[in-house]
Amino acid sequence: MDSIPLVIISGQVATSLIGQDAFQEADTAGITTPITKYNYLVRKVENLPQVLKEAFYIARTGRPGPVLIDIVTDVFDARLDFHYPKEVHLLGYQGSQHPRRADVQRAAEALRRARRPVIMAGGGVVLSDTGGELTRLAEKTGIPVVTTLMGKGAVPDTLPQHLGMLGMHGSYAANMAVSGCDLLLAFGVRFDERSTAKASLFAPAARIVHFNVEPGEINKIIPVQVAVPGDLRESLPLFAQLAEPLAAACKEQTAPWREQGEAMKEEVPCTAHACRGGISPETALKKAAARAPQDTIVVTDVGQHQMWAAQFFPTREARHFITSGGLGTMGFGLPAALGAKVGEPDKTVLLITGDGSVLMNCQEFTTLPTYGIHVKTIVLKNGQLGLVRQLQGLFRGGRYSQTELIRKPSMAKIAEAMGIPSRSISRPEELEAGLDFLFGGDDSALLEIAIPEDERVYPVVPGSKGLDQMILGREG
Ligand SMILES: Cc1ncc(C[n+]2csc(CCOP(=O)(O)OP(=O)(O)O)c2C)c(N)n1
Repeated sequence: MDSIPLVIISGQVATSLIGQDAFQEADTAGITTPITKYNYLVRKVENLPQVLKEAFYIARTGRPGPVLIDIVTDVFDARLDFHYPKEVHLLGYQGSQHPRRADVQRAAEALRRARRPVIMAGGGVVLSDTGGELTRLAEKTGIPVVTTLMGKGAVPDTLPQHLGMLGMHGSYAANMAVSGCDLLLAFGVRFDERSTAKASLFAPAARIVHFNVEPGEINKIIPVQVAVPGDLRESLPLFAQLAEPLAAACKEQTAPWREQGEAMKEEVPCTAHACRGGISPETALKKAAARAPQDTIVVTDVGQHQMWAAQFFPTREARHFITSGGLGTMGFGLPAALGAKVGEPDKTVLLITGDGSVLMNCQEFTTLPTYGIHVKTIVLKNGQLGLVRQLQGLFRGGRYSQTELIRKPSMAKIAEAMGIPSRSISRPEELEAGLDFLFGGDDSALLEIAIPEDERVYPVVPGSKGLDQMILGREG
């Protein structure tokens, strides 16, 4: 769902045992069909080179995704002269498509008439490494930018006309801009319901232009006026080239609109609920952001902490905010953080997690010292499955059910036992020293920060409402 290119190799029982309910036999290819882009069962060693070549090709091209190769044990035991094929010919699979010039021209034409345009950037911009091109386009044309959760970092959060993340927990400025725009230029998004809120109320005044590598994503959820199927690495530079002669006029004509967006951002910033007493997650994350190196790679789990990280921790570069968006799988954070550190050993990797999520894969803390991988971790400990508790509080009359982590185990003690130097804090005056400890050296460290259990993520768009019908949570 997050379009992550991944090749997974799994082991299958011996060919002679398939179909016998043999020990640990499972129809892995069958089970994974709905959750992979493609999968294989390899029964003959001669097929292995071709399958490997195809798997990596399919995982990376078009809309990227996971490909699984299930291999029977006799193939693992067999021998062959390995010749890796140079080319792939797959009937019926098109890979990445070239955009049509006429489509891009229509997109540029739409720009000419716009007075209130907005750029919406999604995970496709990050995956195609076209964030730099998009940022230059935004700067030249002056068009305000919003991103989806998966698109965070596609354009630097620090760009003045960047209005933040849109969606269920998006910023007021981003949600209002999308609701009021007359042209929405959507790049590499799939209009997930967490981004659009109620689809029929999404961007009601806008002509919508949709750039996406996967033609099947276009007109799937949001009907659009201009469809630009094709690889963003080609369509975006071409669009920028065609928009170039219009850029100066666009910047001038859209100035009042841009200023209105920037003013909304100042006037109605995202804020945590701000319970009295205790450490506010907003303060904790803003201070952590000020302390962490600017090119820190932030990885999150799933919950309130994820949304606060998206709102309060600025991302300056693509691939520097790694999160589980489409499925929102708690437990993603720690394995993803250690993977990020292996991929970028010279950068600080900071995991921001909750006490519910981190429990789900905390055994991986042993992996960090085992392989000398250094990850910094902040656990925002509310003793709750906070995001679900928040929904129960706001929309289910405060009937809290199964959302309290009753034992409230100390992750600092668990991680310490696994070889990670750890500390717990609960009072605001301990925050600075706690962050000194966390960022003091290059090695792994964990800071568990107790926060009040009633802190909430705001804004929140209630289900079945439009983006402009946010609850702002300014009641105190
Ligand atoms: C594997 C999994 N189980 C359940 C959920 C549903 N869910 C979404 S957020 C959430 C609470 C997360 O709690 P925690 O990690 O402590 O973060 P918090 O919201 O308190 O910051 C739950 C249960 C999920 N997304 N993934």
